[in-house]
Amino acid sequence: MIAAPAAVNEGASFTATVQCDGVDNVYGFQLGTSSSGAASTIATSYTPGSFVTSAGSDYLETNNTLNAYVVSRRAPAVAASGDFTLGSVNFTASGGLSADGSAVLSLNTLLLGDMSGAPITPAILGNTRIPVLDLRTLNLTVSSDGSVQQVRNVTASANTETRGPQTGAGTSLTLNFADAINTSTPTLTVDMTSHLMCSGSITLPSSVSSRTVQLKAGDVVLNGADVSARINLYDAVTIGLAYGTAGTGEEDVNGDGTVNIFDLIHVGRNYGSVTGACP
Ligand SMILES: [Ca+2]
Ligand SMILES: [Ca+2]
Ligand SMILES: [Ca+2]
Repeated sequence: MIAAPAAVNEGASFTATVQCDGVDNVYGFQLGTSSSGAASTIATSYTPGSFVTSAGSDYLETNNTLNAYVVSRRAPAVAASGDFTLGSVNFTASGGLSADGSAVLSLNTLLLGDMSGAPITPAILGNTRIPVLDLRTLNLTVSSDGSVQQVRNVTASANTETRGPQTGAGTSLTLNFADAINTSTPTLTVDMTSHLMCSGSITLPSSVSSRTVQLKAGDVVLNGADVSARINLYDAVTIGLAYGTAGTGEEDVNGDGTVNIFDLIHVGRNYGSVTGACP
C-alpha cells in the first residue's frame, strides 16, 4: 500500500511511502508508481525503504526509477517478513488553487518474490487519493483615517501568517496574503505607527478576498495603566513634549517630519477611541 498524509495544503511538500504490512518471506520486489491530479513528483527515483536498509550492503539494485524500482537481497541476507517499507517518493502539491483539489498516487506495479524466486501473491495494486486543501488569499489594504504623508511600519497577521512592517507614501498600502491562510475565519490583527491597532476574527467569503481596514490616527503612546490602546490625554501630552521637533517615537502622527498642530488634530478628532475589532 501507499502511505501518505491524510490531506496536504496547496504548495506543500509531502512524502509517500510504499510499504508491506504483514507480508512474509520477501526476497525481492519490483514496483512502479505514478501521480495525477493536484500534485507532482519532485524526485525521479525512490529513497530506499527498510527492506533495503535493513539488509546492510547485502542487496542488488538494478533499477531505480519511478516506473521500475527493482531490488533483490543477496546472500547471506535472508528474506524480510512482517512490516517493512520498499521505498518513498517526495511530492509537491499544486499551488494557486482556488478550490480544494486532490492528488491521486497510483501503485501501478508491485511484484514480490520469495527466496526461491517464486512470486508472492496477492500483490495489491491500488490508488491513494489525497485531498489538497485550497489556502485562501487575502489582499489587505491598510489605510489611515486621516490626512497623513505616509503610512509607516504597517503590519498585519492572519492567524500564523504575518506581513510587514512596510512603509509607503500616501494614506494606504496593500499587504498580500497569497495562498497563505488555511481557514475562512482567520483572526486578523493590523497595526501601524501612530495609529490604533485592531484585532478580531474576520470571514473570508471566497478563495480570493480583498478587504480594506482603516485605522484611526493619533495613538502615539501606550497609556499608563490602560489595558488596551486608547487615544486620550497621554497622547496629547506626549505630542506636547515633542512639539516643534521631529519627535523620537510616534509623535509625528502624519509622518511629515515635524511634530505640530497637524499631529495634535488627529488626537483631538479621535479622542476617546479604543482598540477593537478590525472594521
Ligand atoms: Ca488558494
Ligand atoms: Ca494612546
Ligand atoms: Ca507631523
